[in-house]
This record gives sequence, C-alpha cells and structure tokens, in this order.
Amino acid sequence: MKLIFATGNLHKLKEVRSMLPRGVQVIGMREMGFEEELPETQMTIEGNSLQKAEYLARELSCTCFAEDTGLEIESLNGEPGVYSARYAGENATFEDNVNKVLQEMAEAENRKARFKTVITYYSEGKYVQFEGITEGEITKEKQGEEGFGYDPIFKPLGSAKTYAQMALAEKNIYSHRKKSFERFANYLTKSTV
Ligand code: ITT
Repeated sequence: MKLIFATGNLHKLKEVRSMLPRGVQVIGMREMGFEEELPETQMTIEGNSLQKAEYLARELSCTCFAEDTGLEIESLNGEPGVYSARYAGENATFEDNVNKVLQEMAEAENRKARFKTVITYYSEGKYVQFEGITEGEITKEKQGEEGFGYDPIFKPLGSAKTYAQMALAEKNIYSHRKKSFERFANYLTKSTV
C-alpha cells in the first residue's frame, strides 16, 4: 500500500517512515513533484491538519494524509500551540522558536507542556482523524542534538532526557507522533481486511 504524506517537513517524513507497518510505503509530497507550501490558516491543530490533507488531495486528485503538531505550554496559556512552526515570526528557524520559548519561560516555575499531533486521512471526499498526545516539561536549557523543532527543550514524562538526547527509536517510545500513527496504522489494517 502506498500513502502520500502532505508535508513539506522532511523530519516528519523520516519519523513517519520509521513507524508505519510493514507493507506500507510513504511518499512525501515533494517526491510527487508538489513544490507549493500547504495552507495552514485555521485556528486549531485539527483544522490545520484537515486543511493540509484536503488541499493536497484536491490538488493531486489523490488519497493522502497530513498531520499538524503543536507544543502546548501550560504557563503560556497553551502557546505556541497552533503557531508552533512560526512562534518567533513568519520565517523563524527551529532555533529562533526554541529561544523564544526559553525567553518567555525564563521566570516560569510551572514548566508543564504537551505535544499534540492530529493526523488527517483524506480519501474520496471523506476524512478521519487520529490524535496523539505526550505530556512532559520544558527544560531550562537546550539539551541534545537529535531530532528537530522543540526537541532540545522537551522532556517527556518518565524520561530523564529531552527528545533531542534520544535516537529516533527511543523518541518513538514516548512520541506524540508515534501515538497518533499507531491509531492510524490500526485503522488502515482494519479497513483493508
Ligand atoms: P508541514 O505543515 O509541512 O507538515 P510544519 O513544520 O509546518 O510542516 P507543523 O505546521 O505541524 O509542521 O508545525 C509544527 C512545528 O512544531 C514544527 O515546525 C516544529 O517546530 C514543531 N514540531 C512538530 N513536531 C515536533 C516534534 O516531534 N518535536 C519537536 N518539535 C516538533
């Protein structure tokens, strides 16, 4: 089975390829020759996830899936949330965003945060969504070089390490993305038997 992934983020593609069950092949939209940025103008993670999947499905007349992920920090009233990719501005790098979080939280005692991923599988005008959440905390400093995005400052509950101090297989033990993909994979398995 071949699935098209509506994402321009190559880190996500790599992670997802390490998760899906045997027999499922994932093709990134860039490999399909789709070079545009996907629209993400909704106010929620669910809304953006659907918007991206629906947009690509219509543009390429295909079945595909997308995911939207946000880091929700309790003491910042759920920010950066749906704005995670552009927290420090429209063209912000991962490092800019991480620095902004550390700065905003310089005095914060409450460091509780969670990652939330919502996958949307869009096929023939219908869609279904799968959520994955991982609770954790924001560290005081960056730690580790692996992964991407906010990985150097997010320590999942039950771990002494940040995501960025983990190899991919270890991140997958805790990962918000992995949890949502397990649900998605389960659905695919059931709907193809
Ligand atoms: P696509 O929309 O093309 O998939 P994107 O990078 O814009 O790629 P999102 O809109 O979902 O993706 O933005 C989420 C941002 O949150 C992302 O740019 C990272 O900064 C961060 N992020 C997402 N997943 C993460 C993870 O597993 N670890 C750390 N940071 C993550």
